[in-house]
Amino acid sequence: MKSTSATKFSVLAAATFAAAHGIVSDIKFDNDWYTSSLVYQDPYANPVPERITWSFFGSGNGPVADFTTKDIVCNGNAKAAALVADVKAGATATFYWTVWPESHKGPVMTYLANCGDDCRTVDPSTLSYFKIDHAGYENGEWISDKIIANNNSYSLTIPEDIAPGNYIIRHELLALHSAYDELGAQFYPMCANIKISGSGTANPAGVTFPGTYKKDDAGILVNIYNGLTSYQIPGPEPYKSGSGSSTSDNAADAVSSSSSAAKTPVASTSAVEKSAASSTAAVEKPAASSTSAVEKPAAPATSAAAAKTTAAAATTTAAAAAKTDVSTLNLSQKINKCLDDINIAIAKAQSKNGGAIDFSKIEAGRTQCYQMTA
Ligand SMILES: *[C@@H]1O[C@H](CO)[C@@H](O)[C@H](O)[C@H]1NC(C)=O
Ligand SMILES: *[C@@H]1O[C@H](CO)[C@@H](O)[C@H](O)[C@H]1NC(C)=O
Ligand SMILES: [Cu+2]
Repeated sequence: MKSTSATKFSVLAAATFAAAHGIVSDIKFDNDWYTSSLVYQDPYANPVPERITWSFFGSGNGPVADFTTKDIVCNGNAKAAALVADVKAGATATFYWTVWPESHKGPVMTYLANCGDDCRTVDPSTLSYFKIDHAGYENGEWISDKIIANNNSYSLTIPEDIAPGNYIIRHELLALHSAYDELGAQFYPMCANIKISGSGTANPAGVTFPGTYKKDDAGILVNIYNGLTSYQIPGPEPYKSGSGSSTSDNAADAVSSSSSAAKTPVASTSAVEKSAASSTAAVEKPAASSTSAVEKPAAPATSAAAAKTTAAAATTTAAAAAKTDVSTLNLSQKINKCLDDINIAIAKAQSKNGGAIDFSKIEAGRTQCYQMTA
């Protein structure tokens, strides 16, 4: 980016801005709190804490590099969670994100997938996911802004009539600030193991990940800066309790595993080895010096010209400011832009290299973003 050569680095600034992108840090099911897998803390703890959420330590807090790959299921290089949360059908689930950038406008989506006997030993890309909740753009307001205003949290209801059993709950935010470009949509998924209790019988039909989100879906390849009046949330409509769907090949598993409810999370010795994403190849271009990503305007050229004429007004949000000269951005906006440029570079590199990414280099690039001082 333009300002890189003049950038000074400081360790202090890194501490201040290290949370510019968010992860889910806590989940509450009714009144039960669970700490989520903490990507910047858990790997350095001894022993590494066991969680109900699948970890994605190599992937940082950025978006999934390519949402058409297995990384879309439970985030990049996800490893099985050791614990399981007991959850009543009909419970309220609240997901607490550490922080969410105001520029990252988009929907929130949550799915369930029946795992059969044990979510800790499944390959989550083989499961069938039914959506239980989503929210996007209503009355001119993005749900992402409401989430920020609501303590960076989002609540939803586990459908009352879901059959008891072991499920992965898959929750995600989608940021659309770069979605005008193919693979520019930024998904931030996470998964947790839950054991649902209750007397329901519904086993709704689901969809698969990867596969459900296509590069050219209306809600995925979309320019949100161009007078958007409505927005189509990606994926299926959410299952609503009482709509009576009970067709699933997991029905037998769900019933057979429903009798052994535990009161506390259950530790597991087995781990699912997911081979897909452990890679050695580097991103084609070092992430922190991704100049080509910056050269591309943050919106198609036609609206960029319009933005120039209203440069003063355009600084009201980081996203709008990105359309104007980088020199008009303040420090936190520059850091956010630096992170987004890396994300775009990752997506481009991955679509060229067939999925191989060196995440240690990505993290080094992100660290440099956080260390910008002016
Ligand atoms: C806000 O979220 C944090 C977790 O990120 C939680 O500890 C705190 O209790 C929440 N505050 C309220 C008022 O819900
Ligand atoms: C940077 O600018 C944005 C948009 O005007 C503003 O919301 C934010 O508070 C500013 N941050 C700092 C650190 O000045
Ligand atoms: Cu971002």
